[in-house]
Amino acid sequence: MADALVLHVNSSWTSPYALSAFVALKEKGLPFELALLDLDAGEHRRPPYAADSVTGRIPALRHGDFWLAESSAIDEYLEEAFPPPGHPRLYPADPKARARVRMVQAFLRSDLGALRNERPTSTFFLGEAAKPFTPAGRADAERLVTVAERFLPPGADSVAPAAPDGPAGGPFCIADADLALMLHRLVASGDPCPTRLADWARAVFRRPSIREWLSHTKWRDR
Ligand SMILES: N[C@@H](CCC(=O)N[C@@H](CS)C(=O)NCC(=O)O)C(=O)O
Repeated sequence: MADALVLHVNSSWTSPYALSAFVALKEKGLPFELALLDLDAGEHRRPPYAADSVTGRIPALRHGDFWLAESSAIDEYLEEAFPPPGHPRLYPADPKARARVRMVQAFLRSDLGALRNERPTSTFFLGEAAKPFTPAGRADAERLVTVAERFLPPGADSVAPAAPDGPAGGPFCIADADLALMLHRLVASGDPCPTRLADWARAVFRRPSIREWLSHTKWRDR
């Protein structure tokens, strides 16, 4: 029997990183078990999870006796362990296009800290009210729009750019889920976001893989 896949996520279903790994597994069409951890109760700091998960954070993937943390590492592992054409593609095949997708994922995980703090996912996954932006939060919001317009030029369906000899970008790569979630920090709170980007983020959030995540939250379409 193939090694079982178990994804560890937080029981409040608010983690954007856990969402990315969950969507990757769903888009690949892989059967997997979910293990829910209550972060408020500190379940992720207790043995054996604290050590098994390597970082003591969620998400963490167990594949047989192999453990892996860090959402983008999980996404990439799944792509390589369950590669196309046998499984749907999460990253473009072309090295430059693939590098651009990794760039989007890295940017979304390292930058925009003030926006992430001031528009936490609890505003749309738990229905909590958003507070007015500080100058730093507003600057991050504006930067997100500027950079997202570069990631997603007019007409693009996906941040995966067109391969030189392949079809136009898209229709989906895993960084689309990450970028759509980041844009929803603005859209869900009614903060300024160009209609084109907001509509794109809404379309990405209509994917069945993401709807399934949303069904565990208080998400409502806006
Ligand atoms: N860079 C990590 C971030 C993971 C992360 O920040 N997880 C948070 C939940 S969103 C967590 O485990 N927080 C609990 C803690 O750090 O104690 C990834 O991409 O997976």
